[in-house]
Amino acid sequence: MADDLDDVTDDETAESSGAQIAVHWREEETYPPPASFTAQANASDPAIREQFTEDKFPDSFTAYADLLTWFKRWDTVLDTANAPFWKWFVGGELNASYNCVDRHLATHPNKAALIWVPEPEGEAHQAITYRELYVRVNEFAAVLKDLGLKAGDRITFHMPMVPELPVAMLAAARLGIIHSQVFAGFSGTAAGHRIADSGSTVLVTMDSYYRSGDLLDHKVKADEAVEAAAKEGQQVDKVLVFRRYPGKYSAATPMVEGRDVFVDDLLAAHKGEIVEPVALQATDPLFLMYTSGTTGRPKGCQHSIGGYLSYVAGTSKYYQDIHPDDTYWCMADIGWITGHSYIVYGPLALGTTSVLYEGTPNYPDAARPWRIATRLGVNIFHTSPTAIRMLRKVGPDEPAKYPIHFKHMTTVGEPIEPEVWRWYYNSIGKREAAIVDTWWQTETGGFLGSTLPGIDAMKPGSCGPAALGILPTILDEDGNEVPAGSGKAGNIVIRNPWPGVFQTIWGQPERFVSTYYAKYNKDPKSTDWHDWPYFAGDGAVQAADGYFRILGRVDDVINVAGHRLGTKELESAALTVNEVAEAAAVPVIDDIRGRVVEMYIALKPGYEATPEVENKVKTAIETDIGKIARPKNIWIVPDMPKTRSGKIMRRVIAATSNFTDTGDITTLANPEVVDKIRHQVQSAKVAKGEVPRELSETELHEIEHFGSE
Ligand code: 6R9
Repeated sequence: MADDLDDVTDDETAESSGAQIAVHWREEETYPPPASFTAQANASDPAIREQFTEDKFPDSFTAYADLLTWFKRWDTVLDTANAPFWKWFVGGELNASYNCVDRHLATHPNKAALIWVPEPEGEAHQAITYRELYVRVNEFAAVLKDLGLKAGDRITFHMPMVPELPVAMLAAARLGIIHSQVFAGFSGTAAGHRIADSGSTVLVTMDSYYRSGDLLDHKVKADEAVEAAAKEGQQVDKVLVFRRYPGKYSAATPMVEGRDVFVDDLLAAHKGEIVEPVALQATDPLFLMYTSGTTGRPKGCQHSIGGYLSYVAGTSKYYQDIHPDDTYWCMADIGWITGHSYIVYGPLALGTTSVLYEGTPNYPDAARPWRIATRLGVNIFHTSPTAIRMLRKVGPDEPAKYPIHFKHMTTVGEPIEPEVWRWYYNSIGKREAAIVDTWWQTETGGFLGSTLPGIDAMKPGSCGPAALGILPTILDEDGNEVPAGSGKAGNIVIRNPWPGVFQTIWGQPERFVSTYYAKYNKDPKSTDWHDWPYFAGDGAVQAADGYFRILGRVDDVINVAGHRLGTKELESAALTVNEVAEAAAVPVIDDIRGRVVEMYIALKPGYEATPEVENKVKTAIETDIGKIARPKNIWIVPDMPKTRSGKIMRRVIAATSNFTDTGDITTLANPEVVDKIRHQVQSAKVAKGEVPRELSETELHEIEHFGSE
């Protein structure tokens, strides 16, 4: 156990910068893409890279834009005049709904656009053809139009994984209404904050949905959301409620007279109505996707119509290798960016069949995904390391029992342990599939780092080289390049703009510049893109072969099961409990969810540490954020380790929770508290059997550098 306090590392760089550490990363063996895959791949000739070299930028990306149908072609590929607020395909006009729906009617109206699989196995799946999708999107667009919504207005969705969600997104996109889908697992309060931030007057929700065998009352969250939004001064006029079973209300929470309306009732008045897709500017916003950052206020990442749609279409083609006849299943939730880009917009822009599953992967057992894939003939499969770890734990031998044959598989959202990768490759992929480990972010719209599946060798634990046209590099804290193969880690940046990059943070343009561009910019007035490297907020190391290994966040964000949770959001939720004086959230390595949250609490004078206080903190977090954020443990400690300026040193408590070396604590104002906390927490964890396995170098790096102090 690495808990010897005297064993302080002598590597100064690790102590000072937090971004640079000399280590000898173990190299993994590589796996060539299967020849059968390459033979059919959309990208099979390495020469494709030559079309995307730096000297051809930015025109190279017109190859992606050309995958779309434009009402009017652009005049300028990239306008940098208002750097770093990049404008792609300026002067171009298009409509995302038209591109994902209408244009496929000429070639394959009766092919399934979506296949929806309800969680209860007794309920049949539903195939929605492109023609049927067209009808539904138009009818819902008519409903939205009738409510007076128009281009540029915002609308919030708090929808589960049902086909009504992509229908609603495409209906909004048809009119240019900016949609903001909030993950259904988030609490009503969290949805309310996002409604207020975006200034939405309409909330679209559903009465109920299935999750792990229970039909959840989801409508209750709409009431909480409207109330939370009102507290921030945002009035919601209408709540549109889809019914899980049309004609039958399946929630216990009553409808609110005058405000809440059943969508199936509204649709009845618009049967067969057609709403022409509005010709919108390429630079107009398509949607907002909220994500967490260093402050308590979530960031509404604003994505454009032309740039974003081009980028997800292009990357779906070359990295997901989507062909028109594929049956593609991404198990992510549409409430996250992965679902927007690689369940809805990318696959539908290419006219393929995209599978949508309502429930949890292991319900009613760990073979459910394989039954779905067998039944539907899925040949492209896309999921997260957390799902892979879980399926491996509860059903390692299940995939072999089913005749599943994936040509291609994806992993996304968090680093994948090489051992887990190998199970994915051998057991799920049966050594026949090309795997891509795609590194990217809510902000980036689409993939930034990945192998080209028909061309590049796979390397477990590394996302691979840069995606086509993307120019990443690793910089140290002073902006010096960290060379590939040096064995040094640093901050990964993207030197150039790309069409999928978000346009701004909704309502917070200064935060957009300061968080993502200020760090390495030397001339704030420059309109030359070379002066504005994009700071991704991830630590990374680049091997001599050019492959990147992503080490995780360098900011105060905890990646739980692939979902970003801001420590400040967690802490402010805990601080709403009256007894709590101070709170600090840290990540703990978890064998299934990658990371889980542990919360440290210091109480106000005069209060006792009791299970009631713990429960209050738990409830506060579930109410403010949602169950996904529920801490694994809450430790009520006598005091927090602090710097002399009074800042909580999160890396010290993170080390305590993970049984790793607490590192240098000489700069603490109260070093004596470290031992006390360690004894309290670690003996409780030993008693509960929660001693973690030995951490990998990647994991150690993250824990040692957690928090900015
Ligand atoms: C798409 C998505 C982004 C953060 C990102 C990084 C981590 C994502 C990864 C990965 C290692 C991968 N991340 N993909 N880490 N390997 N293949 O996940 O977006 O929810 O915004 O999270 O997730 O830390 O910065 P988002």
